[in-house]
Amino acid sequence: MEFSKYQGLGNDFLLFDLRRWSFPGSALTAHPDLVRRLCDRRFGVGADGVILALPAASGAELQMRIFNADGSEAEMCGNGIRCLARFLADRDGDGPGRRWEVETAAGLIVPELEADGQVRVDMGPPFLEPDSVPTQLPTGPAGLPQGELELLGRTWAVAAAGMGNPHVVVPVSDVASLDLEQIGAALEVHPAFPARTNVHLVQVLNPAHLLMRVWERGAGPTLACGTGACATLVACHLLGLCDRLARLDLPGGPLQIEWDAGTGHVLMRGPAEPVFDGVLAPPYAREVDAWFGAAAPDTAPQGVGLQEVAPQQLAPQQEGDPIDCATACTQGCLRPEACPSAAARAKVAALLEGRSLDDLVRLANDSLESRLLGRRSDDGAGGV
Ligand code: ZDP
Repeated sequence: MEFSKYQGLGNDFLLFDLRRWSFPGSALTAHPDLVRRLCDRRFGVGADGVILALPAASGAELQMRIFNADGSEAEMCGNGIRCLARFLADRDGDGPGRRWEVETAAGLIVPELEADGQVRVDMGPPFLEPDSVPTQLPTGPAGLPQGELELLGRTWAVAAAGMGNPHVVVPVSDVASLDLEQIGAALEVHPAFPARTNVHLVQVLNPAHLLMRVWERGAGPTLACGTGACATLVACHLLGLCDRLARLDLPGGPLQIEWDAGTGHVLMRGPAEPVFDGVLAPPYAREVDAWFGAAAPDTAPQGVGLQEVAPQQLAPQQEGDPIDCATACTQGCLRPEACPSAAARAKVAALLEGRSLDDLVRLANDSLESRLLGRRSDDGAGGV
Protein backbone atom coordinates (compact mmCIF):
# COMPACT_ATOMS: atom_id res chain seq x y z
CA MET A 1 0.00 0.00 0.00
CA GLU A 2 1.73 3.16 -1.25
CA PHE A 3 1.33 6.61 0.26
CA SER A 4 3.15 9.92 0.08
CA LYS A 5 3.98 12.41 2.78
CA TYR A 6 3.64 16.11 1.96
CA GLN A 7 3.89 19.20 4.13
CA GLY A 8 2.58 22.74 3.83
CA LEU A 9 4.40 25.14 6.17
CA GLY A 10 5.28 22.19 8.39
CA ASN A 11 1.66 20.94 8.64
CA ASP A 12 2.24 17.38 7.42
CA PHE A 13 -0.05 14.75 5.93
CA LEU A 14 -0.07 11.19 4.68
CA LEU A 15 -1.84 11.04 1.33
CA PHE A 16 -3.45 8.01 -0.29
CA ASP A 17 -4.61 8.06 -3.91
CA LEU A 18 -7.92 6.16 -4.13
CA ARG A 19 -9.31 8.08 -7.11
CA ARG A 20 -9.67 4.97 -9.24
CA TRP A 21 -11.85 3.30 -6.72
CA SER A 22 -15.15 2.26 -8.29
CA PHE A 23 -17.58 3.97 -5.86
CA PRO A 24 -17.75 7.32 -4.05
CA GLY A 25 -15.47 8.00 -1.12
CA SER A 26 -18.39 8.90 1.12
CA ALA A 27 -18.98 5.11 1.40
CA LEU A 28 -15.88 4.85 3.58
CA THR A 29 -16.32 4.85 7.35
CA ALA A 30 -13.72 6.39 9.67
CA HIS A 31 -11.04 4.19 11.21
CA PRO A 32 -9.81 6.34 14.13
CA ASP A 33 -7.54 3.77 15.73
CA LEU A 34 -5.58 3.08 12.54
CA VAL A 35 -5.28 6.80 11.71
CA ARG A 36 -3.99 7.51 15.22
CA ARG A 37 -1.32 4.82 14.86
CA LEU A 38 -0.26 5.97 11.38
CA CYS A 39 0.05 9.58 12.60
CA ASP A 40 2.01 8.66 15.74
CA ARG A 41 5.49 10.17 15.36
CA ARG A 42 7.21 7.32 17.18
CA PHE A 43 5.13 4.19 16.67
CA GLY A 44 3.84 5.14 13.22
CA VAL A 45 4.81 7.17 10.15
CA GLY A 46 4.14 10.50 11.84
CA ALA A 47 1.79 13.26 10.58
CA ASP A 48 -0.80 15.84 11.61
CA GLY A 49 -3.41 13.98 9.55
CA VAL A 50 -4.33 11.45 6.86
CA ILE A 51 -5.84 12.65 3.56
CA LEU A 52 -7.66 10.43 1.08
CA ALA A 53 -8.17 11.36 -2.59
CA LEU A 54 -11.41 9.58 -3.55
CA PRO A 55 -13.88 9.48 -6.42
CA ALA A 56 -16.44 12.30 -6.32
CA ALA A 57 -20.04 11.60 -5.39
CA SER A 58 -21.39 14.21 -7.83
CA GLY A 59 -19.96 16.33 -10.63
CA ALA A 60 -16.60 17.35 -9.13
CA GLU A 61 -13.31 15.74 -10.17
CA LEU A 62 -12.61 14.09 -6.85
CA GLN A 63 -13.50 14.03 -3.18
CA MET A 64 -11.12 14.76 -0.30
CA ARG A 65 -11.49 13.33 3.19
CA ILE A 66 -9.22 14.41 6.03
CA PHE A 67 -8.67 12.70 9.36
CA ASN A 68 -6.86 14.42 12.23
CA ALA A 69 -3.99 12.80 14.13
CA ASP A 70 -6.44 11.86 16.92
CA GLY A 71 -8.55 9.90 14.42
CA SER A 72 -11.44 12.40 14.27
CA GLU A 73 -12.58 13.57 10.84
CA ALA A 74 -12.40 17.25 9.85
CA GLU A 75 -14.65 18.88 7.26
CA MET A 76 -11.82 20.70 5.53
CA CYS A 77 -8.13 21.38 5.70
CA GLY A 78 -6.44 24.34 4.02
CA ASN A 79 -2.84 23.19 4.19
CA GLY A 80 -4.01 19.70 3.42
CA ILE A 81 -5.77 20.67 0.20
CA ARG A 82 -2.62 22.46 -1.03
CA CYS A 83 -0.68 19.26 -0.29
CA LEU A 84 -3.37 17.27 -2.10
CA ALA A 85 -3.03 19.49 -5.20
CA ARG A 86 0.76 19.03 -5.33
CA PHE A 87 0.36 15.30 -4.74
CA LEU A 88 -2.11 14.94 -7.62
CA ALA A 89 0.06 17.07 -9.91
CA ASP A 90 3.15 15.01 -9.05
CA ARG A 91 1.33 11.75 -9.68
CA ASP A 92 -0.29 12.84 -12.93
CA GLY A 93 2.53 15.02 -14.28
CA ASP A 94 0.37 18.17 -14.24
CA GLY A 95 1.85 21.68 -14.38
CA PRO A 96 0.96 25.31 -13.60
CA GLY A 97 -2.62 26.31 -14.35
CA ARG A 98 -4.04 22.89 -13.46
CA ARG A 99 -7.04 23.22 -11.15
CA TRP A 100 -9.15 20.60 -9.45
CA GLU A 101 -12.75 20.81 -8.26
CA VAL A 102 -12.65 18.99 -4.96
CA GLU A 103 -15.70 17.89 -3.00
CA THR A 104 -15.23 18.28 0.75
CA ALA A 105 -17.57 18.23 3.72
CA ALA A 106 -17.17 22.05 3.58
CA GLY A 107 -18.43 22.23 -0.03
CA LEU A 108 -16.62 22.54 -3.35
CA ILE A 109 -13.04 23.79 -2.88
CA VAL A 110 -10.83 24.63 -5.87
CA PRO A 111 -7.01 24.51 -5.63
CA GLU A 112 -4.89 25.64 -8.56
CA LEU A 113 -1.19 25.17 -9.24
CA GLU A 114 0.70 28.43 -9.83
CA ALA A 115 3.80 28.99 -11.99
CA ASP A 116 6.14 29.27 -8.97
CA GLY A 117 4.96 25.95 -7.51
CA GLN A 118 2.75 27.55 -4.88
CA VAL A 119 -0.90 26.56 -4.65
CA ARG A 120 -3.75 29.04 -4.71
CA VAL A 121 -7.03 27.82 -3.28
CA ASP A 122 -10.53 29.21 -3.59
CA MET A 123 -11.71 28.26 -0.12
CA GLY A 124 -15.31 29.40 -0.69
CA PRO A 125 -17.18 31.83 1.56
CA PRO A 126 -16.69 31.86 5.35
CA PHE A 127 -19.51 30.75 7.66
CA LEU A 128 -20.46 33.59 10.01
CA GLU A 129 -23.79 32.43 11.47
CA PRO A 130 -23.34 30.92 14.97
CA ASP A 131 -25.14 27.69 14.00
CA SER A 132 -22.98 27.15 10.95
CA VAL A 133 -19.64 27.50 12.81
CA PRO A 134 -20.98 25.91 15.14
CA THR A 135 -20.83 28.03 18.29
CA GLN A 136 -23.07 29.16 21.13
CA LEU A 137 -21.56 32.67 20.92
CA PRO A 138 -24.19 35.15 19.68
CA THR A 139 -23.68 37.38 16.64
CA GLY A 140 -21.88 40.50 17.89
CA PRO A 141 -21.63 44.10 16.65
CA ALA A 142 -18.93 43.18 14.11
CA GLY A 143 -21.33 40.79 12.31
CA LEU A 144 -19.82 37.49 13.44
CA PRO A 145 -20.11 35.38 16.60
CA GLN A 146 -18.38 37.26 19.43
CA GLY A 147 -18.13 37.07 23.16
CA GLU A 148 -16.06 37.13 26.31
CA LEU A 149 -15.01 33.80 27.75
CA GLU A 150 -13.74 33.18 31.28
CA LEU A 151 -10.75 30.90 31.10
CA LEU A 152 -7.69 30.21 33.25
CA GLY A 153 -8.51 33.11 35.56
CA ARG A 154 -8.79 35.69 32.77
CA THR A 155 -11.45 37.12 30.47
CA TRP A 156 -10.76 36.66 26.76
CA ALA A 157 -12.52 38.63 24.02
CA VAL A 158 -12.94 36.14 21.19
CA ALA A 159 -14.61 35.90 17.78
CA ALA A 160 -15.56 32.79 15.81
CA ALA A 161 -15.74 31.94 12.12
CA GLY A 162 -16.18 28.75 10.12
CA MET A 163 -14.39 27.61 7.00
CA GLY A 164 -16.40 24.41 7.00
CA ASN A 165 -14.59 23.60 10.23
CA PRO A 166 -14.88 25.69 13.42
CA HIS A 167 -12.34 28.35 14.48
CA VAL A 168 -12.06 30.69 17.45
CA VAL A 169 -9.86 33.75 16.97
CA VAL A 170 -8.30 35.49 19.97
CA PRO A 171 -6.64 38.86 19.22
CA VAL A 172 -3.82 39.51 21.72
CA SER A 173 -1.01 42.04 22.04
CA ASP A 174 1.83 39.51 22.12
CA VAL A 175 1.35 35.93 20.85
CA ALA A 176 4.79 34.80 22.00
CA SER A 177 4.18 35.49 25.68
CA LEU A 178 1.09 33.27 26.02
CA ASP A 179 0.87 29.62 27.02
CA LEU A 180 -0.67 28.16 23.84
CA GLU A 181 -0.79 24.63 25.28
CA GLN A 182 -2.99 25.69 28.17
CA ILE A 183 -5.20 28.15 26.29
CA GLY A 184 -5.56 25.91 23.24
CA ALA A 185 -6.43 22.78 25.19
CA ALA A 186 -9.02 24.68 27.26
CA LEU A 187 -10.64 26.57 24.36
CA GLU A 188 -10.76 23.50 22.08
CA VAL A 189 -13.30 21.87 24.40
CA HIS A 190 -15.03 25.02 25.73
CA PRO A 191 -18.83 24.47 25.90
CA ALA A 192 -19.31 27.46 23.56
CA PHE A 193 -18.07 25.14 20.76
CA PRO A 194 -20.23 22.00 20.58
CA ALA A 195 -18.10 20.40 17.83
CA ARG A 196 -14.88 21.49 19.61
CA THR A 197 -12.81 24.12 17.82
CA ASN A 198 -9.47 25.08 16.31
CA VAL A 199 -7.87 27.90 18.32
CA HIS A 200 -5.87 30.84 16.94
CA LEU A 201 -3.98 33.50 18.88
CA VAL A 202 -3.35 36.49 16.64
CA GLN A 203 -1.27 39.63 16.98
CA VAL A 204 -1.76 42.48 14.51
CA LEU A 205 1.62 43.84 13.36
CA ASN A 206 -0.09 46.16 10.88
CA PRO A 207 -3.33 45.94 8.86
CA ALA A 208 -1.61 43.89 6.14
CA HIS A 209 0.51 41.67 8.40
CA LEU A 210 -0.64 39.37 11.20
CA LEU A 211 1.25 36.97 13.44
CA MET A 212 -0.52 33.74 14.50
CA ARG A 213 -0.09 30.71 16.72
CA VAL A 214 -2.30 27.69 16.17
CA TRP A 215 -3.85 25.00 18.34
CA GLU A 216 -5.63 22.52 16.10
CA ARG A 217 -8.70 20.59 17.08
CA GLY A 218 -7.67 16.96 17.19
CA ALA A 219 -3.98 17.65 16.63
CA GLY A 220 -2.77 20.16 19.28
CA PRO A 221 -0.20 22.84 18.44
CA THR A 222 0.75 22.69 14.76
CA LEU A 223 3.08 24.81 12.66
CA ALA A 224 0.28 26.08 10.42
CA CYS A 225 -3.43 25.91 9.71
CA GLY A 226 -4.77 27.03 6.34
CA THR A 227 -8.46 27.13 7.23
CA GLY A 228 -7.41 28.83 10.50
CA ALA A 229 -5.48 31.55 8.66
CA CYS A 230 -8.55 32.19 6.48
CA ALA A 231 -10.87 32.36 9.49
CA THR A 232 -8.41 34.64 11.29
CA LEU A 233 -8.20 37.10 8.39
CA VAL A 234 -12.00 37.21 8.06
CA ALA A 235 -12.51 37.71 11.81
CA CYS A 236 -9.79 40.35 12.10
CA HIS A 237 -11.14 42.21 9.07
CA LEU A 238 -14.67 42.28 10.51
CA LEU A 239 -13.24 43.44 13.87
CA GLY A 240 -11.56 46.35 12.02
CA LEU A 241 -8.05 45.04 12.73
CA CYS A 242 -6.80 44.29 9.20
CA ASP A 243 -7.33 44.76 5.45
CA ARG A 244 -9.09 42.27 3.16
CA LEU A 245 -5.67 41.10 1.94
CA ALA A 246 -2.89 40.32 4.38
CA ARG A 247 0.14 38.19 5.04
CA LEU A 248 -0.33 35.84 7.98
CA ASP A 249 2.85 34.57 9.59
CA LEU A 250 2.48 31.14 11.18
CA PRO A 251 5.26 29.28 13.01
CA GLY A 252 5.87 27.25 9.80
CA GLY A 253 5.95 30.29 7.49
CA PRO A 254 3.70 32.83 5.76
CA LEU A 255 0.37 32.43 3.97
CA GLN A 256 -1.27 35.09 1.84
CA ILE A 257 -4.99 35.36 2.49
CA GLU A 258 -7.53 37.52 0.69
CA TRP A 259 -11.25 37.87 1.38
CA ASP A 260 -12.46 38.79 -2.09
CA ALA A 261 -15.01 41.61 -1.92
CA GLY A 262 -16.63 40.68 -5.23
CA THR A 263 -17.32 36.98 -4.69
CA GLY A 264 -17.21 36.85 -0.89
CA HIS A 265 -14.84 33.88 -1.23
CA VAL A 266 -11.62 33.53 0.73
CA LEU A 267 -8.48 32.93 -1.35
CA MET A 268 -5.41 31.32 0.16
CA ARG A 269 -1.96 31.15 -1.39
CA GLY A 270 0.94 29.15 0.01
CA PRO A 271 3.43 26.33 -0.46
CA ALA A 272 3.10 22.54 -0.39
CA GLU A 273 6.08 20.22 -0.76
CA PRO A 274 6.66 16.48 -1.17
CA VAL A 275 8.69 14.85 1.61
CA PHE A 276 8.75 11.18 0.68
CA ASP A 277 6.89 8.32 -0.96
CA GLY A 278 6.47 5.23 1.19
CA VAL A 279 5.19 1.70 1.19
CA LEU A 280 3.56 0.42 4.39
CA ALA A 281 4.96 -2.72 5.96
CA PRO A 282 2.67 -5.77 5.57
CA PRO A 283 0.75 -5.65 8.91
CA TYR A 284 -0.08 -1.96 8.41
CA ALA A 285 -0.74 -2.46 4.70
CA ARG A 286 -3.23 -5.23 5.45
CA GLU A 287 -5.10 -2.99 7.89
CA VAL A 288 -5.19 -0.04 5.50
CA ASP A 289 -6.28 -2.30 2.67
CA ALA A 290 -9.04 -3.75 4.86
CA TRP A 291 -10.13 -0.21 5.79
CA PHE A 292 -10.43 0.93 2.18
CA GLY A 293 -11.76 -2.42 1.02
CA ALA A 294 -14.38 -2.68 3.76
CA ALA A 295 -16.65 -0.24 1.90
CA ALA A 296 -16.54 -2.39 -1.25
CA PRO A 297 -19.98 -3.31 -2.67
CA ASP A 298 -21.39 -6.80 -2.04
CA THR A 299 -20.32 -7.92 -5.51
CA ALA A 300 -16.61 -7.58 -4.60
CA PRO A 301 -14.81 -10.91 -4.24
CA GLN A 302 -14.12 -11.76 -0.59
CA GLY A 303 -10.71 -10.78 0.71
CA VAL A 304 -9.96 -8.34 -2.10
CA GLY A 305 -9.30 -4.76 -1.09
CA LEU A 306 -9.25 -2.06 -3.72
CA GLN A 307 -11.39 -2.71 -6.76
CA GLU A 308 -10.41 -0.37 -9.57
CA VAL A 309 -13.20 -1.56 -11.89
CA ALA A 310 -15.57 -4.42 -11.21
CA PRO A 311 -14.75 -7.17 -13.77
CA GLN A 312 -18.36 -7.57 -14.85
CA GLN A 313 -18.40 -3.91 -15.97
CA LEU A 314 -15.71 -4.54 -18.60
CA ALA A 315 -16.62 -4.70 -22.26
CA PRO A 316 -15.85 -8.13 -23.77
CA GLN A 317 -12.34 -8.37 -25.19
CA GLN A 318 -12.23 -8.13 -29.00
CA GLU A 319 -9.64 -9.81 -31.24
CA GLY A 320 -6.88 -7.26 -31.93
CA ASP A 321 -7.70 -5.01 -28.92
CA PRO A 322 -4.71 -4.21 -26.75
CA ILE A 323 -4.95 -6.41 -23.65
CA ASP A 324 -5.27 -4.64 -20.32
CA CYS A 325 -3.77 -7.45 -18.29
CA ALA A 326 -4.28 -5.61 -15.01
CA THR A 327 -7.98 -6.27 -15.35
CA ALA A 328 -8.22 -9.07 -17.93
CA CYS A 329 -5.87 -11.39 -16.05
CA THR A 330 -8.16 -11.38 -13.04
CA GLN A 331 -10.51 -13.46 -15.20
CA GLY A 332 -7.77 -15.68 -16.58
CA CYS A 333 -5.45 -14.98 -19.52
CA LEU A 334 -7.50 -14.19 -22.62
CA ARG A 335 -4.77 -14.53 -25.28
CA PRO A 336 -1.88 -16.66 -23.97
CA GLU A 337 -0.18 -16.68 -27.38
CA ALA A 338 0.30 -12.89 -27.17
CA CYS A 339 0.61 -12.53 -23.42
CA PRO A 340 2.45 -9.27 -22.65
CA SER A 341 2.97 -10.51 -19.10
CA ALA A 342 5.07 -13.41 -20.42
CA ALA A 343 7.20 -10.86 -22.31
CA ALA A 344 7.48 -8.75 -19.15
CA ARG A 345 8.48 -11.79 -17.08
CA ALA A 346 11.19 -12.64 -19.61
CA LYS A 347 12.51 -9.07 -19.37
CA VAL A 348 12.66 -9.29 -15.57
CA ALA A 349 14.44 -12.66 -15.75
CA ALA A 350 17.02 -11.16 -18.13
CA LEU A 351 17.48 -8.19 -15.78
CA LEU A 352 18.00 -10.37 -12.72
CA GLU A 353 20.39 -12.77 -14.38
CA GLY A 354 23.96 -12.24 -13.25
CA ARG A 355 23.17 -9.31 -10.93
CA SER A 356 23.95 -9.26 -7.24
CA LEU A 357 21.49 -8.03 -4.61
CA ASP A 358 23.73 -4.97 -4.15
CA ASP A 359 23.39 -4.16 -7.87
CA LEU A 360 19.63 -4.36 -7.61
CA VAL A 361 19.47 -2.16 -4.52
CA ARG A 362 21.68 0.40 -6.32
CA LEU A 363 19.40 0.26 -9.35
CA ALA A 364 16.29 0.82 -7.23
CA ASN A 365 17.90 3.73 -5.36
CA ASP A 366 19.01 5.38 -8.57
CA SER A 367 15.57 5.21 -10.09
CA LEU A 368 13.87 6.50 -6.92
CA GLU A 369 16.36 9.34 -6.73
CA SER A 370 15.98 10.28 -10.37
CA ARG A 371 12.20 10.25 -9.97
CA LEU A 372 12.39 12.61 -7.01
CA LEU A 373 14.92 14.88 -8.70
CA GLY A 374 12.79 14.93 -11.85
CA ARG A 375 9.79 15.94 -9.81
CA ARG A 376 11.67 18.76 -8.08
CA SER A 377 13.27 20.15 -11.23
CA ASP A 378 9.79 20.70 -12.71
CA ASP A 379 9.20 23.71 -10.48
CA GLY A 380 12.75 25.04 -10.73
CA ALA A 381 13.07 25.02 -6.94
CA GLY A 382 16.31 23.04 -6.92
CA GLY A 383 17.14 19.64 -5.47
CA VAL A 384 15.52 17.73 -2.63
O1 ZDP B 1 -10.81 21.26 11.90
C1 ZDP B 1 -9.95 20.45 12.31
O2 ZDP B 1 -10.26 19.50 13.04
C2 ZDP B 1 -8.52 20.68 11.87
N1 ZDP B 1 -7.61 20.09 12.78
C3 ZDP B 1 -8.41 20.11 10.51
C4 ZDP B 1 -7.12 20.45 9.85
C5 ZDP B 1 -7.04 21.91 9.47
C6 ZDP B 1 -5.68 22.28 8.95
N2 ZDP B 1 -4.77 22.67 9.94
C7 ZDP B 1 -5.77 23.38 7.92
O3 ZDP B 1 -4.72 23.71 7.39
O4 ZDP B 1 -6.82 23.87 7.61
C8 ZDP B 1 -5.00 21.16 8.35
